[in-house]
Formats: sequence, C-alpha cells, structure tokens
Amino acid sequence: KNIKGKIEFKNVDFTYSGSLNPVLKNISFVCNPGEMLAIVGSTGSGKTSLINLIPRFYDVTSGELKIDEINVNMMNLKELRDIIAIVPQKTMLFSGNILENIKWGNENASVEEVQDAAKIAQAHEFIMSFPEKYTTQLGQGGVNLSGGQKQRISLARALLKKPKILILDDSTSAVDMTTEGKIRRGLKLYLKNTTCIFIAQRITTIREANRIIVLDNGMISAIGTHEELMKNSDIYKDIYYS
Ligand code: M5T
Ligand code: MG
Repeated sequence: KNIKGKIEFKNVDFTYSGSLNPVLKNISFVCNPGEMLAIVGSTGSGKTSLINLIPRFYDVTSGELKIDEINVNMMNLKELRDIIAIVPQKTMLFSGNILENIKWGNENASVEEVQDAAKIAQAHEFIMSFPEKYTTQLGQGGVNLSGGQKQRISLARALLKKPKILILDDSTSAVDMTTEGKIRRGLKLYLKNTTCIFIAQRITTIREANRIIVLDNGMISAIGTHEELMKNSDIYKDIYYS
C-alpha cells in the first residue's frame, strides 16, 4: 500500500485506565510525511504516553489520531504496526545472539540488510570486535552489553524493519555524543522518506529536527523550530541553557 506516513493528532486527551487525571490534554499537531519531529519536556510530562498512542499501545480517550487521514481505530492493527518501528525507552533484548536480536520481527532479512542497519545504528563496529561477531550470545552465559550498546542494537532492529514511521523514545540517551552525532547523520540519509518522531534530551540532537514540540504537564506548551522556540518558549530556553 502507498502509505505516506502523515500523522495527525486532533484534540487528543488520554487517561490511563484506573486513573482519574488525564496525562495528555488537548494534543493537536500534524507531522508531515518525511518530517523529523522532536518532543521535549521534563520527566513525567507525557512524552512516552504520547508516542505510545501512535502504534495503539493505548487508545486515545477522546479526540482523533490519524495516519494519512485515516483514523487509526479504523486501521487493521497489524497493518498499522507493520508501518511503524518504535525504539522503546527501555530496550528489550532477549537471551540469544546479536543476530537473532536484531532480526527479531524481521526474520527474513538478509545478512547484508542486517549489517546495513547495524552500521547506521553504529553497532556494526563493536559487534565485529567480539570474537563471535554477530553470533555473540547476549544475556545469561553471554556478554553483557553497555547501556549504549543495547540501545544501538535496539535501533538496528527498528531500522531493519524499514518503517514508514520511526519513533525513537530517548533511544540514544546512553550513547556518547560523538557516536550519537554519527547515528544522526546516518539516519538523516536513511530516513529520507520516513516520518520520524523522536524524544531526546540533548540539544544537539533536538535542534536538528524540522520542528519541536515542547510538552509540559501533558499539554503542548509550544511548537516550532529551534530558532522560533528560542524566541518564544521559556521552557525550551531552560532546556537549552541547562
Ligand atoms: C506521564 C504516567 C506517569 C506520569 C505520566 C508510561 C506510563 C506513564 N504513566 C502511567 O500511569 N502509566 C504508564 O504506563 O503518565 O508519564 P510518561 O509519559 O512516561 O512521561 P515522560 O515520558 O515524559 O517521562 P520521562 O521520565 O520518560 O522523561 O505521571 O506516572
Ligand atoms: Mg518517557
């Protein structure tokens, strides 16, 4: 199918079941096909809750969430999730080798495709430095990866899916800045026709986005480019100068 990857939130409220207070209030924005949109905001402001609505890990409580003008509730869940890859805030690797972990969900991928994804994720090099390379065992009885290495494996897994929509939830927080820069440059080329929503803390990462959403206490406090927000958003300026 010819999916473009436009995402639209229209007056979205969201309350976790069993909770009284909404965590997201009146969220409205459009993310255009191929756009890179960053979400920033303090801890607990609702960033993860917001992005988790896109693959329908949860359903909106009220309002509308659309992809390419279609309400996600009207879409087949498998088809919806097939076009989205999400790198969760907490990486989820399992005991098995590195190759199995990267291929998880894309079992038919070729060795070359796996290596290409790992290269963009800046994982190929450290994987090749292990004696058993891609068949290195992880978890019990295997090697213990650093937090940043786990994140890069997790990113490679998402890239292997070649999604129309890529969502990164603080996915390079444990990676050093130089490596993060390399990942960012690789992603820019790789993501030419991919819509990307990412949550990040580092200003160097954030400012590269086409647009930035500042989330505050479940509400959109400001939206714009880095330059616009430096003029208009006190919260954004605080992030910049912190
Ligand atoms: C926003 C609550 C959380 C907080 C608010 C994921 C999750 C969150 N919450 C739940 O009740 N259940 C859940 O499953 O929602 O939390 P968040 O969306 O995780 O915020 P964040 O991503 O901006 O924070 P952080 O720390 O990742 O920067 O009240 O208790
Ligand atoms: Mg979060």
